[in-house]
Amino acid sequence: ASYYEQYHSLNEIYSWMEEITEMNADLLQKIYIGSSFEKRPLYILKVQTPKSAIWIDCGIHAREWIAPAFCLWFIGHNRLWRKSRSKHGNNRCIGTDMNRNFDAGWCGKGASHNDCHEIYCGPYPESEPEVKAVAHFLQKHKDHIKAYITIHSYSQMVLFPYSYTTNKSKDHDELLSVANKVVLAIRKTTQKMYESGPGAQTIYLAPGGSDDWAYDLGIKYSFTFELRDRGTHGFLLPTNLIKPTCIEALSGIKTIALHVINNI
Ligand code: 0X9
Ligand code: ZN
Repeated sequence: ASYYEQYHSLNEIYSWMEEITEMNADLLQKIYIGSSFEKRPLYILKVQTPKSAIWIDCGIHAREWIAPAFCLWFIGHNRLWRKSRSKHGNNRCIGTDMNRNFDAGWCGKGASHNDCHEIYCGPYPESEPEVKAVAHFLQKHKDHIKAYITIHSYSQMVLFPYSYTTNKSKDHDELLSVANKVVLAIRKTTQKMYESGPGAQTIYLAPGGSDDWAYDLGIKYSFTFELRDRGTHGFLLPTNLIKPTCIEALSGIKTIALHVINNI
């Protein structure tokens, strides 16, 4: 049974409140509103809303255990899910960050062994069937595959290895020049500004990523695209921005393809 299919002590619920707000800082706020007769703190969890709000409380009557269980369950739903959906051993939380699960500097700095974290690396490299399948396919066809491109969002960046170390890759200069060409092509297409650079320097250290793994496998032209936007809408990019975003991404891909054709 998942965490939400069990009843929890007050102390467990306090820890859960702390963790869930920490992990969803953009959505949830824990607000202290007073304390009980026995001097226990009373917290509300505020789900970010524009103006109007709905108040939900659970457990005004102590013996009605299902009531607080519902409140936990209600907050537990997350439409901005990042990870896979796997369950490993006695893990408390679901899912592994599949971009921390590849066998490239696996679970070093920038990943977490805590299964409840968004950047959980999994119990071992390629523990996720999805990751294993991609790795297996790339492995099998590596001599044919000249470029590896993985599309993410958001932050408008064109990244290349490495992300598991701040050391430069041996193809650094060439990859930088290709990434810069991509940035230029995008700017010409939609006037949008993208940033280019090796992952570790440009966003953060993040080991176990597919781009680094593909690169170390021998696929030199390995890139991560972080599409729009830069935080205004974040992951909730409005539908009217799908088309221009795709058009600029395509111009970037064409740039890479042309470079690859001319350099193999
Ligand atoms: O952290 C990530 O996996 C990527 N950013 S995202 O916001 N889309 O989650 C960046 C991936 C860069 N490459 C590697 N870390 N290997
Ligand atoms: Zn991503």
